Amino acid sequence: MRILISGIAGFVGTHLAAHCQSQGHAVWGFDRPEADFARLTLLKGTLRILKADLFDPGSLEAVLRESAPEAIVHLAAQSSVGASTEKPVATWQTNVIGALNFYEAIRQGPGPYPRVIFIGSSDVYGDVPPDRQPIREAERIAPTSLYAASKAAADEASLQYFRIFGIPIVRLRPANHTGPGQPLGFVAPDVACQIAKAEKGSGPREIRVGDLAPEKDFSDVRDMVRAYRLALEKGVPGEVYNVGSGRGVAMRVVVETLVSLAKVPLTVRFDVSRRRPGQPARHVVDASAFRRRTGWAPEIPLATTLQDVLEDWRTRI
Ligand code: A2R
Repeated sequence: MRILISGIAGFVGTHLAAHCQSQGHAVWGFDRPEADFARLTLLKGTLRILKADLFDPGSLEAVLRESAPEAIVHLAAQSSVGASTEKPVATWQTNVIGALNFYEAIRQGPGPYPRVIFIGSSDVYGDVPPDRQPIREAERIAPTSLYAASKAAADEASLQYFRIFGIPIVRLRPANHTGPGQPLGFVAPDVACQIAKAEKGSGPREIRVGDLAPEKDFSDVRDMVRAYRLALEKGVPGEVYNVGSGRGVAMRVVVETLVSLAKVPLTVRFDVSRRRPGQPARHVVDASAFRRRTGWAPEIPLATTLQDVLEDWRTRI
């Protein structure tokens, strides 16, 4: 299949490109000109990378014309909850208007329409009471961040582009995912970076962390991109699927596992400035509908994922 990935230079895009190549697909991708394309150059095999911006309709039309995709995975987004609080308008422009601009370019193109996977977020459910977890797709949408609200809006718009224009869009709501290549601003890379610096002697032997009580549903990014590829092959257009492990892991376990892998003794200190107020105490999704449809199941144990995140930071520091 000819697959086009938007936001290909990002954390997930790089893994998805490698995975789709390994499955024998022809991979095309685009990102905006100022994105960091360095990690993509490490991939073996032929990748066709184009430069385009979600706010430049002409560039989107050119990408679609040149790549003539049979399938599209839409990853390009402002993906940080923290940045969405600092830049709400830019976040909504990218995540909502950017997605609409992309769908408009697809709509103007020649038929048949390519199949599209819209990557949303399980954050759209917000703070769900424990008796309604693991969270199912029928749960009400009640975001608690500007990021999640923007993903909820784009998710709804994606459904309308399927209903009204017949673009075969499958919506996914992935839970947390981490792995090598993830930038700072997320718990595993933040802790792994501090450990790598302490091991090098370029940082304190004290790890600063935020609130470690919340339980989250963590998957390895490499399992997640396999889910996205399966969604392309087997997802039903118009449907929405949660994707996640179905297991809650306290952030404390993530931190303790990483610290146990350190080559120097470390202490862990709570840093109030790293606390994210309003985080749900528990956030675990029910991905059984997706599993039934595609046969997907996560394969990589969390300990392996965290080991790989730490190794990644050891080479980066
Ligand atoms: O912000 P940059 O320069 O790093 O570029 C990001 C790109 N992007 C855009 N591409 C084209 N036109 C735009 N206006 C535009 N704005 C942003 O999307 C980046 O290369 C990519 C997103 O990658 P990350 O920020 O690394 O996100 P990640 O973790 O790969 O997440 C992929 C998807 C997102 O939709 C998340 O919201 C979802 O998975 O969880």
